[in-house]
Amino acid sequence: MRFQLFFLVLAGLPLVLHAQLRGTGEYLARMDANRDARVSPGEYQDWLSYAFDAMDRNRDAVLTADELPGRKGKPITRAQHRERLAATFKKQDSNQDGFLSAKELAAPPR
Ligand SMILES: [Ca+2]
Ligand SMILES: [Ca+2]
Repeated sequence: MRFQLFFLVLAGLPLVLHAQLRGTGEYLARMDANRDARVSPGEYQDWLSYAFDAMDRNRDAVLTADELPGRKGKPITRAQHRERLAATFKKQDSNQDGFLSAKELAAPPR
């Protein structure tokens, strides 16, 4: 479980989620907090920060080595994590309209 969370935070976010959720509609619905049938950058970051928060046991907004699987690795801040998510979001937004549709969410990471 711990390893899965780590993978979710730092690596192939959509890949892991694909394995767990069936159907792009359901995938979108889980992230779509305001129910406008599209995912904004903020919704994307919030949803994918849950794993980070779950691992950040002392709530200092930094994942340090002792909080990472295997108790090693470079520290990562919550802000850095969100920046990475923002970059991933932009890559997934294939029509560049600033939102992810169900189809864009379901596309393999590029
Ligand atoms: Ca921490
Ligand atoms: Ca889009």
